[in-house]
Amino acid sequence: TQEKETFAIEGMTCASCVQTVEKAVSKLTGVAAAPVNLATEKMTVTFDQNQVTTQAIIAAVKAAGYDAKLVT
Ligand code: 9UX
Repeated sequence: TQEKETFAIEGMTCASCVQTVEKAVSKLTGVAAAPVNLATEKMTVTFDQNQVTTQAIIAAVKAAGYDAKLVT
C-alpha cells in the first residue's frame, strides 16, 4: 500500500541541497517519489509502508546533512 507523508526539511539553502535530499530519500527501497519544495522547505514522500518507515526517511535526510520532521 502506498502512503504519502509530508516532512519539513531544515538546513536547505540552495537548489543543490534540494537535489541532495531528493537523491538520499529516493534511493531508499520502497520510496516511489520524494519531491522537495525549496520555497516551503517541505518534502512529500510517496512510499510503501511495508518497505520503509518514516523514521528511516528522516534518518536518510539526517545522514545527508539536513534535518527532517514529520508534518502531521
Ligand atoms: Mo545548498 Mo551548497 O545549502 O554547498 S548551499 S548545497
